[in-house]
Amino acid sequence: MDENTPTPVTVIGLGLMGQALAGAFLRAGHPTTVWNRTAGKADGLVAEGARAAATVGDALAAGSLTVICVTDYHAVHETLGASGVELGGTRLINLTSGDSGQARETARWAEARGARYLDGAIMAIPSTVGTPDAVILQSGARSDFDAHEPALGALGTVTYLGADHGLASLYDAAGLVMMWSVLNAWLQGTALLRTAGVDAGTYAPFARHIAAGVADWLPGYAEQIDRGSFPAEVSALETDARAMAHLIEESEAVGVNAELPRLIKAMADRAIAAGHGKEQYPVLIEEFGRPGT
Ligand code: FVH
Repeated sequence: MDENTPTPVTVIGLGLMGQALAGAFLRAGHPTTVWNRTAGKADGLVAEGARAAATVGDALAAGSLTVICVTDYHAVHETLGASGVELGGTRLINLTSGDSGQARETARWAEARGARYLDGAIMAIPSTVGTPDAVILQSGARSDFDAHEPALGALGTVTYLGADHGLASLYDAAGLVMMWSVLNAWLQGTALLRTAGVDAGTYAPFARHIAAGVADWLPGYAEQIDRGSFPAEVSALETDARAMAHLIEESEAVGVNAELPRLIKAMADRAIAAGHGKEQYPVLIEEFGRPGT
């Protein structure tokens, strides 16, 4: 089966993301059945050719695969665990946000009820769904992924992570921490420069250049972490900590919030106190957690 073979799909949950998912399936030519707790949200999609199922059971029966995308895992269980809903033989793909524990528990719950289950995460906003810019992460049995990949290709760039159902949620969290940490760092720098009348638009290209430069270090730093050896080839942690002190002093001197710089330096100070001052920055991984914990 290739991505052009029309596969009957069902989308449960027609919020901002669910509407985008169903629309992408429709535009790719897949017969699409939809269901939403508030039925009226299906109207626009029905006008585009979707079929609105009267019940969750009807919706599940209509699709070769069912994508559910609702607020949280509580809503997933409330919807799929409702009385009269049979999961036997259903091929479920859950794109609802949650944590890895919820993903693994829901996989066990669904498969105990006879469903095949893939857990996923959407690294995209609704407007990019249906384009290659939308990254759809998937974890669960490879055979289930292979069966659904052609149809899921209608949503964007589909990436298989492995058999552990918790992986997509972990990658989602790992992506979100990068996103918000980079944005907070940019806001810290913007606040510093605005005290001297430099506006955000002027700083942004410089910030982008710095972020791109740091991104170039990641492969080498990842190698040090995987080897467990952190020789200071670029800079020793104690040198970095001195510059962190300047960042705190500067922030306080110009009246900018210094919580972020203080957190950065506190973690470095702990690693230095533990004897890692002569090693390179990635040695800080020890402060974040150990493998397999
Ligand atoms: N929107 C985005 O950009 C992000 C991108 C990354 C992934 N997230 C996750 O996608 C899930 C859905 O997010 P959403 O933006 O579509 O959320 P809403 O527009 O608020 O729609 C929520 C839908 O969930 C239904 N729902 C909520 N609680 C229940 C329940 N107890 N039983 C059944 N359905 C429920 C709600 O139904 P209704 O209120 O229309 O009746 C909506 O269909 C989410 O995990 C994001 O983190 C989106």
